[in-house]
Amino acid sequence: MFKRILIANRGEIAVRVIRACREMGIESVAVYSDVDRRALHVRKADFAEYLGPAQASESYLNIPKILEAARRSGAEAIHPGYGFLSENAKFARACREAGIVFIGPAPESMEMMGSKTKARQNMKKAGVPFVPGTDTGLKSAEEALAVAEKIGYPVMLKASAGGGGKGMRMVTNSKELASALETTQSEAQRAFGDSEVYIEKFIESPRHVEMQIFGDTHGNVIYLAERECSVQRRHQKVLEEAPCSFVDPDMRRRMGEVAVQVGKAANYVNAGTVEFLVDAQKNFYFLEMNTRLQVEHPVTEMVTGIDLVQLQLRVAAGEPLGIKQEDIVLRGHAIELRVYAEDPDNNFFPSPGRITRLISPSGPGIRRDSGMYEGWVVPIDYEPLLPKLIAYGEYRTQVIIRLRRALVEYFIGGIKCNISLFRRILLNPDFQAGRVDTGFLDRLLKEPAHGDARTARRVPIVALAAAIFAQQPPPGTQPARSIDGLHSAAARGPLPEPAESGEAKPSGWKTAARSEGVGR
Ligand code: MV4
Repeated sequence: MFKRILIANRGEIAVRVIRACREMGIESVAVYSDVDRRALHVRKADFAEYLGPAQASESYLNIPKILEAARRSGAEAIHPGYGFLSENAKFARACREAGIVFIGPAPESMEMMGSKTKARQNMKKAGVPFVPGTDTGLKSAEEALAVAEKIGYPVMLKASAGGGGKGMRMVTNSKELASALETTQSEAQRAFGDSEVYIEKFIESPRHVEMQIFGDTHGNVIYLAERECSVQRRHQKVLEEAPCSFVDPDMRRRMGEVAVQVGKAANYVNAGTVEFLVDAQKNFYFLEMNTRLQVEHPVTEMVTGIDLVQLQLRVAAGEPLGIKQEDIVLRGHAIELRVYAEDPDNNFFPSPGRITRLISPSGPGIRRDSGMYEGWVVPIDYEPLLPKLIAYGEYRTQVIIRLRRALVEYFIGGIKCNISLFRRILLNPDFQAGRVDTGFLDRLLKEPAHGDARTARRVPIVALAAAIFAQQPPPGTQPARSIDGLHSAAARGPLPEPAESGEAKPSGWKTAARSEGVGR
């Protein structure tokens, strides 16, 4: 195993990796820019190396400076986190050439997934279902018209070099197609330096469901749980959950096996995510693959019990996964909220500044992955993700109640943040029923917001709470493990007889303790 690794990132994900290192007895090296001198990841790491000015090209995106910091600090491996250099094949290759282990997939795997048409060609060979359309760039408007005629309108034009919602355009009829193609091609040329555009059938109100996979250097690839990520705003995820209540055990297995096929076709090593569009009839289509650890990885950790970051480090050091597909058991439900320093009452405008007061939630079933602390100044220079608030529980309804309780406990003073948005989402009947698609959040934001924090507090949750006790685990999942010794009646089952061994019981002990009566 490595003795020392460098984390080429900042904020909560750098802190998350430092935590994994410390539990494994690995020394961590933080890197920082001018505005991050006082950042939490710098305080928490064993060592810290200065990179340069705030501008990412001078710091967190600067390959020579990061490799130099690794050399200076004696780090054997680099964890890239997410964003920044995490999906940069040039960086992975530069690490390889410098004799430093890149904690992630091989540059060849990244390159295969970087071009959407290349990915589609390879996935077609591997028998992976994807949205009907072309797997090569369109050569002419005539070709586009012929394909659109065959697959039917509306269609999507997408840039091969795009992804994450950039460089795409919906076209509803043949009259608009030629000019839309021209516009999409020239936009793609300007944005990505590559004008290649392909065509797909438009999927109406899809869900975004993604499958976590993991590969090792011994040829093993497994799938973990799927995540429901449909709650997005402008292609920015806001809330993620695992498992997805729309996915039944058979669909999970089929989706998982497709995801493993994708991984194997790409010789994939380390943590990866295969994204799918899912239509109302539960058809799923390969969309793209993310060749990194994702922001939302904690929900998968909660329902599988697997520390994905520790697994990343072990796999990068050459160890086999050591987990077989049949060992993966899903237990309970988890939801993550991405708390951003942005103003929901002012078009989600960034709200940097000093955190003057911070009172954070905790208690049963609550996890926070955070890079902030009271007195810290949120810089304007980077994406303003503050903490990720993650709740875990036996059932989805219980998790919703926990999050609502945690939001009541939360106080972040000095800056604006999007907590009020989460109150609205969690109270929404469609959300509570699991009826979400990629248009959900836009629809919600068009409705007038009613009530403030105080009324939100008073909304009775009795009906929701009652629903928990009637709930059974969804097919294919197990009830959650004990969370701080608390179980709801549904999971408790018949209580065992009190022990006869005559052990002294604490005063007030009447029957089997709540934490003993697990009916499993
Ligand atoms: C689509 C689609 C409908 N039909 N492709 C947006 C992000 C990019 N990775 C793919 N995206 C979409 N592709 C077809 N053929 C709808 C979207 C889409 C979307 C996808 C995932 C999550 C949120 C989304 C929001 C709007 C549109």
